[in-house]
Amino acid sequence: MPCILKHMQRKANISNLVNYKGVSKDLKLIAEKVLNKERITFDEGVTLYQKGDLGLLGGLANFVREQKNYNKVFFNRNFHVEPTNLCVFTCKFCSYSRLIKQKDEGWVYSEDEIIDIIKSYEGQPVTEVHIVGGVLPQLNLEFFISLLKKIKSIRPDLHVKGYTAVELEYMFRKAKVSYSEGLRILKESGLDSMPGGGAEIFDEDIRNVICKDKCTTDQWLQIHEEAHKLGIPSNATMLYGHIENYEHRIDHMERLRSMQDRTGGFNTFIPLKFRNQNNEMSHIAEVSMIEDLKNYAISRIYMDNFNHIKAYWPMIGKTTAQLSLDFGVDDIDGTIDDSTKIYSMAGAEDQNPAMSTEELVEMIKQVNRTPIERDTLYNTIKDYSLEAVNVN
Ligand code: V47
Ligand code: SF4
Repeated sequence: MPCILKHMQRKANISNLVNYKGVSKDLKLIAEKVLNKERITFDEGVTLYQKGDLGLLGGLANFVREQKNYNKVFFNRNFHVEPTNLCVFTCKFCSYSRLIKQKDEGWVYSEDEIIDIIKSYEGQPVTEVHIVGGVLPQLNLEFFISLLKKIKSIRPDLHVKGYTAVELEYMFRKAKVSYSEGLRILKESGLDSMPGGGAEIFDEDIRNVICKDKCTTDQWLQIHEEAHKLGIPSNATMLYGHIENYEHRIDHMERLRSMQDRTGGFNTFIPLKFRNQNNEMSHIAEVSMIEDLKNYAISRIYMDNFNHIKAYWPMIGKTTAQLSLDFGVDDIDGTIDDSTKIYSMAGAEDQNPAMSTEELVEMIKQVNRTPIERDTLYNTIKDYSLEAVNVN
């Protein structure tokens, strides 16, 4: 069926959902706005959380998703390097970091050890290294400048996505450089983009309870805005499903959406489900899969100026990741290496979060979507729909 006809049919199907007599008047108005490609307000976002049922939210989110990304599902070939699991900060939800006093259980890689990890991927078609870890005084600006230069000298083709705003704020403060100066130096040394971690929840009262000693909301936002001004794109995350409420989630998204209007520098939005194992918030029950899907859908609808919504499959498991593709998600990250311990320690679904490209492609094809291998900036590397289907 030609694309335009498919589109009209889908719109008609959602209109049926909207006109179902059980749908309240306020939801109908919101749905009509979404179908007319109008931006929804803060209060309308909260209403979607409070009243939207999964069928309607999924239909609307899928409409937005297919407007932006058709049937495509993106993934990339990347690996993670975690220079240390020791951290000076004390985030209550973190299952991963060991305080300096527990250093027997921790590691700190030297530059040579990190370079050995990078070299172990020689000849492999990975396009990105994601560098993120705990925060330590010795892993300072000088250390990372030297590391970036060495990485680029041995793998100039490798995109370095590195350092959360939390790591950068600490590093720049200790080095007594401004955000703009520090970022400029890191960019010159080889930093290509930044991951979205450390955002958690921007509401200051909630942040004060769950991660009071690390970079503030304003600092996180300023660092990303400076990065965008310097041509360093970044991602944004939201840690949800703990002590925050729906208003806090929309407030978080609102702050990101308004920065994106100014800079256009965010590549993707990544909702991260709070997992409750081995941390100081273990008494908080995890939210259900239904809540995860609602959250993806509302993120897709609300973040109208973000091109991509990513589901981080090691955290939610393969089945929820597949389902999320009908709720606004168009990216499932990458064929990450099993050295990512942060999630398995927090109780992630997949205790060994490695998946081959073939498995990822198969997982996407199973739900009738089109797998697209991308680079970090969403340029297509390979369209797997053009490949013969594996019938096994
Ligand atoms: O900021 C820590 C989260 C984040 C837990 O940009 C937890 O492509 C759930 O941001 N339950 C760091 N989440 C990881 C991150 C990330 C991951 C994948 C891709 C990208 C990207 C970024 O991990 C932290 C925090 O929000 N986190 N502990 C936990 N118990
Ligand atoms: Fe440190 Fe990051 Fe864990 Fe917070 S979430 S304690 S900043 S490693």
